Amino acid sequence: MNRTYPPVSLIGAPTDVGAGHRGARLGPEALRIAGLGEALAARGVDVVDRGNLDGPRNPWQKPVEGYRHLPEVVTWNRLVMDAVGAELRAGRMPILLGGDHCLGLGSITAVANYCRETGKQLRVLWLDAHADFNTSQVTPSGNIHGMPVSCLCGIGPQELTTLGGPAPAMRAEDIRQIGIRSVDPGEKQLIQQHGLDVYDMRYIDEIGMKRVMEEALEGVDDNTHLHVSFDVDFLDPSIAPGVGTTVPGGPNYREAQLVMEMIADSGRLASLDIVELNPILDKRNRTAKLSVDLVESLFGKSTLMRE
Ligand code: B3U
Ligand code: MN
Ligand code: MN
Repeated sequence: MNRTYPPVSLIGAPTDVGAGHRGARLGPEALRIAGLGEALAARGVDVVDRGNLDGPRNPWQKPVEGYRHLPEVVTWNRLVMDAVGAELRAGRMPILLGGDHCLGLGSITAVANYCRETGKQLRVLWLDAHADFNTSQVTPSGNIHGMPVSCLCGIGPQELTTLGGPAPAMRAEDIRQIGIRSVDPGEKQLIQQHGLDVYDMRYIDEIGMKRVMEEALEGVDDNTHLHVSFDVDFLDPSIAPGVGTTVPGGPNYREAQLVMEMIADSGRLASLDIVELNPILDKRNRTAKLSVDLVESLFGKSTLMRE
């Protein structure tokens, strides 16, 4: 299949203020060194690297009232929201290079506002080992990278839930979570209460990744803005050790490739986050290289007849 892609802008957000380990701040450089920009350009994509956003340093403090580094998380997410929004309005596809997953909040808030302005239907695919649906009451850590999905749905501190305006950025029915295998007890109750669509590893084992992706992409049409939020800990740690919160039993190489290829086939990918990559914990930048490989598939690289 020969598909033309919109021009792409890479946006680096070098921070780990939302995480429990330091090192995700090096994610943008690791992805650049692994050749992300060059790989996209080689596929015929017009790609511009906007460089890195400049936000507050990680103060490395304990949580306060259930939130770690809330003011810094707010600042970083405002920067991300503005940068992602500007690319979308310029007709470009933003690829956010995290940074930890708290940044999904700013990125998706910008995407949701853009969808409202343009009358597009939002569909978020959240590829992750974790549901990231915690609140300050139920979080085991206070780390805000465990809370972006709840904040996007309007549950959380006002500074984060109203980042892009008074209404919640999205509804629970706008998101599909894939690869989930680590959910905290209070978080589980909230997920059930809000009716999130979670394709956990058990479901993937039982019905297979192909059918999971068909279900997750059901209803996606010409009017859909498809946003992929790719937390690298989605992948099995045996192939992707360079993340702070590895959880065994994730998708293998072939399953992950299929996910990306089926998203590419939908033709609707319009924005992307690549988050939680921590090269400090990696060997020879292996996880960044794998991420680039998967992004190539997301942009239509496939082995044989479908290309
Ligand atoms: N659910 C745990 C762990 C976690 C969530 N997201 C990541 N880790 N990356 C928490 O701390 O909220
Ligand atoms: Mn995550
Ligand atoms: Mn995760």
